[in-house]
Amino acid sequence: MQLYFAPLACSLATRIAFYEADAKAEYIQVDTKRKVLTKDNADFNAVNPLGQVPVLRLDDGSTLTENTAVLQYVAECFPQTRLMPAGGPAQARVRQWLGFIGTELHKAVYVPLLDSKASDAVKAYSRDKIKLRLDFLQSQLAGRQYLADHFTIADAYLTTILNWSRATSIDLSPWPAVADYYARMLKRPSIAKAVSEEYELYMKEK
Ligand SMILES: N[C@@H](CCC(=O)N[C@@H](CS)C(=O)NCC(=O)O)C(=O)O
Repeated sequence: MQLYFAPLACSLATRIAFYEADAKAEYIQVDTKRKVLTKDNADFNAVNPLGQVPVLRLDDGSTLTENTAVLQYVAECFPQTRLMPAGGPAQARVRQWLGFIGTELHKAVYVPLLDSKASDAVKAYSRDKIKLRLDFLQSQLAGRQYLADHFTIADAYLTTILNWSRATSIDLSPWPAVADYYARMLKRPSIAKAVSEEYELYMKEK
């Protein structure tokens, strides 16, 4: 499989999932501002007309987009990793978290704060949403190591999004269970490796 990614973007979650599975994948870097592949300036819109990462190219040559679909596909390819519970309420709970992270955190809060084109009013609208959402995360993470009973794709995605807190000046310290969780996740070998590799690429790109 090939993963089209941008350094430290939401596609990082899929790299983490691959590292958790100890799976081979090809990583193709994308400049999402210029909509080109970094290695040869090929048109990225030809890969994904939305111009967004992640894109997963499957072994049959087709492409899969949308982070939550990509993550679930990777988890299903490597069931031994238990990155997604096999079924029932445990699986539904991980899906609930993927929905929450994707819509309530990634898109509603972090993306507008990261977007240099977002107006001050838009940023204020997003900042207003932080407290309720992080209060909820705090209540759910207190006394727990992971979002579910063990590490899942939801943790890979949440860590990827929390990793943008410094860039968006979101101080996690008022939510100690969230701050502790994030610090703990950064030490997990798959995440430490993925973050340090992509940080290097990110700095190079800058
Ligand atoms: N709905 C998409 C959103 C993905 C997304 O926002 N990707 C960002 C990077 S984190 C991106 O490629 N942004 C460039 C753009 O939107 O032009 C998903 O969930 O996968």
